[in-house]
Amino acid sequence: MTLKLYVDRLSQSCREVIIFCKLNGIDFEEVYIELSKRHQLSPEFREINPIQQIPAIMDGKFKLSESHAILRYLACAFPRIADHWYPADLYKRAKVESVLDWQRTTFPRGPDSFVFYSVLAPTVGLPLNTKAAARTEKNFIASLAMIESVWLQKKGRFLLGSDQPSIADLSLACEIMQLEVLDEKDRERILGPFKRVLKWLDDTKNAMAPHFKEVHSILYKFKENRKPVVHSKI
Ligand SMILES: N[C@@H](CCC(=O)N[C@@H](CS)C(=O)NCC(=O)O)C(=O)O
Repeated sequence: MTLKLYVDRLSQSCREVIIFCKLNGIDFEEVYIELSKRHQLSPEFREINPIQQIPAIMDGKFKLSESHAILRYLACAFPRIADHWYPADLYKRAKVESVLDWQRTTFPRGPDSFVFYSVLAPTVGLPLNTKAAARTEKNFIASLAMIESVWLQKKGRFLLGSDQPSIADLSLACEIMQLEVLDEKDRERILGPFKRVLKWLDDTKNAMAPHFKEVHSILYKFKENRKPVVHSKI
């Protein structure tokens, strides 16, 4: 039975799962759960994921949510996935886990909230919020500085000094790509000073060509079609 991915490509957590499958030749059916229409709250989807968030997967009768858990599962459940994605070596794997956990605790406090308050809130019927965006921008910048000072090393093009990408590179790159929905001047203000992050992002895009670019094309379409929106000062 084909693997089913319940996703909306506007979500960074969903894109990482789709790209992983495409890069590794895993056959899947993409089931569109449209966040802007609240499809994740439907009774049918509650049967798939009682937490009512995406991504979620169904592999045969096995259901799983949480993007990082899904990536780990896919890396172990499917044959012939190259070791660099999720290394078998205990120490290397533990380091990959360390980046994944850091990202999950750090990004909701800054980067994710910043993009949400600056651009995405209207897609779920909420106003933009300039004060909250300014607050969370500081955390975003601190996170980018942390990537440069801790996770990117002098040797190796990828995180943790690796020569090939892991699921941590994939997940973190998909998060940072959310910045593509911002106006160019805002994106440049935030990302521009972080030359090593930009270089790593380019290396990651190239290593994951053509799927990384294809799956992210939705962000550029979203940006083109964005309507003027109301700001809240709360
Ligand atoms: N930690 C979860 C986060 C899942 C999550 O927040 N998904 C968002 C889309 S990015 C969602 O489904 N939001 C809809 C909602 O919360 O109602 C993961 O990595 O999968």
